[in-house]
Amino acid sequence: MNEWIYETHDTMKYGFKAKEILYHKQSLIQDILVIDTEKYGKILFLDNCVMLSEKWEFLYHEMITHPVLFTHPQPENVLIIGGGDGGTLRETVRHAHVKHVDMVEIDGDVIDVCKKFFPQVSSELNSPKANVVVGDGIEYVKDKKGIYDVVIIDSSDPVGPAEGLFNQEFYNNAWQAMKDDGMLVTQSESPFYVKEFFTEAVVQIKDRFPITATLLFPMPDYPFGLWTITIGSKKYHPVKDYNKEAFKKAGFNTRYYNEVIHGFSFNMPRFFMEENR
Ligand code: SPD
Repeated sequence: MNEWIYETHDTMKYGFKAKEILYHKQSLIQDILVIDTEKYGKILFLDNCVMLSEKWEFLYHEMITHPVLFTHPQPENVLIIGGGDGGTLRETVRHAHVKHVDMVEIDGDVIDVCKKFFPQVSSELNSPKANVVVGDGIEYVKDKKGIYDVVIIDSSDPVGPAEGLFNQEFYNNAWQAMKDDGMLVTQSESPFYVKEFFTEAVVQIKDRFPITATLLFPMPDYPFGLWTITIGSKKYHPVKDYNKEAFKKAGFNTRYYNEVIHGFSFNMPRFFMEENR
């Protein structure tokens, strides 16, 4: 068929040539689209924004999990908010320290669609370490106190269902849900496009957490091909307290993340950060 499918923004759009539309439905929460492409494999769109391609998803999922899970010395109890495709869970359960993961995804249809079309991404959704809940992560954290070592927010963009995952009320509740040495990590958008999303997420996390750090990594699926992840931490610094040996000992076969990438990813060029001091 070769139809162009675009992610469209105010002043730019980018697209993928679809060999086939595999799935397209409006769930109770959002528009879900799965296309197949020649070069990037299957691609998942939510509300017309690319979430992942089979080819590049490993970049995002490795970088939203391993930097924080290799910084925290004992990340046993983890909460993932969002992440219905399962990629973040897949990387999280690889950590031997991790004993239990609650994953709270607002849209059960995303889970079902990804189980069907993205088996290599969703492969650990039935992991014995995982408790997958279909529900609203914003509500879920409200009554949790001091139980998580790490909270990972694998959300879509801060509009629509994910908007409430980027404000001070949510970060306060997440703070309370974590132990005294807890760490939070969230996808924090593009440093180039809709820069306000990035700036706002970083500022809000800095307001709540004594230690914050942003990392930059390549993500060809998203606009302009570079993406950020921001960590807020109560105690451990993701660079100063990082122990390279933990990664080496884990014997992981990662495709992008390693102990050298960990260090240099946190070197954000000054012009990205200067508005966020
Ligand atoms: N602009 C898209 C940002 C989406 C980030 N989350 C992707 C979910 C992959 N698990």
